[in-house]
Amino acid sequence: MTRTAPLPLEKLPHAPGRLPILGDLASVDRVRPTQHELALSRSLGPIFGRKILSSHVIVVAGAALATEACDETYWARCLAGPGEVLRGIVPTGLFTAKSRDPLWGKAHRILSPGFTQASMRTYHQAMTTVADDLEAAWDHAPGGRIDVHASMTAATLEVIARAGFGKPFGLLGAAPAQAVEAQWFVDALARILRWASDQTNDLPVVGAIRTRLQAPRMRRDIGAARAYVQGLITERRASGRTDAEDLLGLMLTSLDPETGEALPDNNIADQVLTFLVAGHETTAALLEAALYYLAADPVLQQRLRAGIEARGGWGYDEVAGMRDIRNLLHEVLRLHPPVPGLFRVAREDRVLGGYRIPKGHAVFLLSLAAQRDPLVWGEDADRFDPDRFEATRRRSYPDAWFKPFGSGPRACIGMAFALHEATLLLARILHSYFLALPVGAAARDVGGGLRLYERGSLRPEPFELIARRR
Ligand code: MNH
Repeated sequence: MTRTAPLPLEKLPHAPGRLPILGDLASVDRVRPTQHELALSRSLGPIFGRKILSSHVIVVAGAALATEACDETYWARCLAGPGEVLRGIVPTGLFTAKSRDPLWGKAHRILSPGFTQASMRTYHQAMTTVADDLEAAWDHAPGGRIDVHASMTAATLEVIARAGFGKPFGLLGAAPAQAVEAQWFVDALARILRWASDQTNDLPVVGAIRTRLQAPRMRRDIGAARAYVQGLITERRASGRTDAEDLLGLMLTSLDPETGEALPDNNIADQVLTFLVAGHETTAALLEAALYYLAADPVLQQRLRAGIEARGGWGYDEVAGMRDIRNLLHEVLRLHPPVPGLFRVAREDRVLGGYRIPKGHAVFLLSLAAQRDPLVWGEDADRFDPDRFEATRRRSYPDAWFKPFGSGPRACIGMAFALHEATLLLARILHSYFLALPVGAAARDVGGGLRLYERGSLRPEPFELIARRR
């Protein structure tokens, strides 16, 4: 086998129209950046470069190279983009803390017992109450018209608030008095996230000015959001509850097995904010996309309903065994990963795809492209086909790179939580309603399909569906 010498990064393929100094600024899509990169990958190949002013990003779009860059021996997880902005706001949360920060290990060890199967059994009860309230809300929707974005935002926040912190937010209309404060908090969170994401996608000069203009408002929002979360912690302490039945209970009562220390209060506040943000936006995106495919396909709905009825119950085990729904969720996560890519940094000088990557240089694994690699999934890689995840067929894709929840020690701690929640909510919806897209929308979407916007995460644009009780 002949080996050619590795090429320097300047030789990476790039988009046409690259300019001196400005770089690829002309081909930046500030509204749908990762979807644009997916499109670019089709002509530029499995690894290419994006250069904007002084920032160079190496985009990895092929499954084989993505697998290589997930080898923890040579590569580590790092934060960049909107995640890095969030680090300024929630510096020591599980998601934002550096791996070498002792608080990351401490929080990870204290919180891990909160994500075991035994814990999921406990959360199942709280999740079920959210499904009940969601149905009540849908039953009252005029004409059965459901604002899917609003509904899934409320449901997923409600799940993390009730299952994680024992605190009903009342966002689904069950407790309107409580909801005022919680709704304000939720709106502030949304403004903060938009601000974080705008900063990273903005044009350099205009963006810096806008960021500065918005800064005082953001400082107020961030301060108030932290105060709200601190209030949750104080309220729980005052309640006299001393159990570790949920995430907040674990953080307030348990000691790190390694150091024997408890988590400091300001870190608990960071974790509560982290769970509220990380736990809802991504799961809502998953549910919305799944509902879109279901509403567009009555035959698929019917097939899944048969599977749900065959399980014959709504306990933890029955729901955990709803394989068809899991397969559907996985196929949605493959095509529309709510976290569209992962940043990885080289621990030492590496060669990737024939290019020399210096130690300390980051690459962006574009899950959105790597999970659609035709070399893995075939020529119809872009086609929605939940049966790909049926056990025997899944084994026929041995070289698949499928990591919608990330990779290595910094992978998503909430994966089982998200999948159980999404399975339960979807199953309950399918069991109780016939779903359809409004007539106009269905016509508009023929051939067009789902449209997604990007705000750090990749999420369906708001749409309506019609839910008719069975
Ligand atoms: Mn989640 C990290 C995707 C649901 C809490 N999550 C990650 C990462 C991905 C991810 C990808 C790793 C990012 C990176 O490497 O930079 N998460 C998802 C998706 C869903 C999801 C696609 C739903 C679908 N996540 C949830 C839920 C929770 C949660 C639900 C909480 C209950 N996620 C986290 C936390 C981290 C994380 C906390 C950071 C873990 C760490 O770095 O230690």
